[in-house]
Amino acid sequence: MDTNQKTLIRALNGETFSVPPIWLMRQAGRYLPEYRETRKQAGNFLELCYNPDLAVEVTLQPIRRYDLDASIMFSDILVVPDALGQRVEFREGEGPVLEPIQAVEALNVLSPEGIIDHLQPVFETIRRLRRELPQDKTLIGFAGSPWTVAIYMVEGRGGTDGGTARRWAYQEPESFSQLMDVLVQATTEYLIAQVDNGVEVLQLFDSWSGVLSEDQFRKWSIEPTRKIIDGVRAVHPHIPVIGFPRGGGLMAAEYIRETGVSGISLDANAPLEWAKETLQPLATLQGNLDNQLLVSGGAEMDRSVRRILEVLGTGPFIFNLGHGIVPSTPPENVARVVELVRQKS
Ligand code: 1CP
Repeated sequence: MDTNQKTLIRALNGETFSVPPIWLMRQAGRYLPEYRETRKQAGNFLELCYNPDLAVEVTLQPIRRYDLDASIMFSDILVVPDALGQRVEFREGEGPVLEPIQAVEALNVLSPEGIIDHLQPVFETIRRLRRELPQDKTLIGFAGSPWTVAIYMVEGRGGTDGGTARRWAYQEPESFSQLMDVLVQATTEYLIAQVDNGVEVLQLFDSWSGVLSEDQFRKWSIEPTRKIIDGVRAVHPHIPVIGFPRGGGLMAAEYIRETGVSGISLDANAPLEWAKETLQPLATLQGNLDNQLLVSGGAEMDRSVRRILEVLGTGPFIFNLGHGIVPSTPPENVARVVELVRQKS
């Protein structure tokens, strides 16, 4: 099927559907027993990301189970710091651990060719997915936005409020800018290569943009995102891009206008009526079921799915969660949500 005929792409180009397209952030992952099986074979998590056989397998797992419209290539946002020469490790039960940096000089930054070379296994995964995915499915590529990636690089781990990164950005904006510029350049090249190899949509995860104050949000979330999108579109002018400025709240409208995203992914906190009135005229909306409702399920989950469809489904819309699926999610609740969105019950 031609990319432009796929429902998810048409939704991102502004079309409204009575049955909207659906995919789910972290649709591949630990909540699936078959993922846990494959994960065991891989050894450490980065090896899973860099093993095309296994990465293709886990990308396809949710597609075999559920009637989803899109597949998101299996990788992680932290392959970029890894490609930039920072030590990145994933520890069981602890999440990512990096050797924190305090200056851009700490990175042994490779040339753009070197970075792309390091990430070749990801591009191989993409090429194979284009062959193996059912032809009506859309293939989504992604990267972290520079601010979110920088938080992990500076703090050295997840689960922080980004305090060290925020202080660096206030105290030495010049040197912090250098780090952000390196990330903008690497991320732009990385996303261009993803599209060259076959992804049809890009999503930029700014999972920690919500800790930024108003002017810092402009400087470190909106600006770098705009530069990346401009850079990618200079090569691939029509590529649809979804932005996910999680926790960005009232900054969302400015984020859409200034970055040029085609769609915006809403977290569970976004008021639906406000999003419909303020944001939907500017971009396609994606979201925003609470990922913990997907764990608890039942009538409350059904009610919430129906309300999201009712309010946001009258305009350009993609059904998704407010944040990624968590490991304790019962797989049958995912099946139920897909059934509800498909209006099969
Ligand atoms: O052992 C394991 O299996 C590790 C769990 C895991 C998985 C399944 C990690 C470690 N990453 C991933 C895959 C992943 N990460 C995908 C592809 C899967 C899919 O969507 O189907 C994607 C898109 C990501 C993106 C990602 N990684 C983000 C942005 C989205 C978000 O959730 O906010 C972030 C912040 C990360 C960092 C990361 N990687 C892994 C973990 C546990 C974390 C979060 C750590 C923290 O809490 O800060």
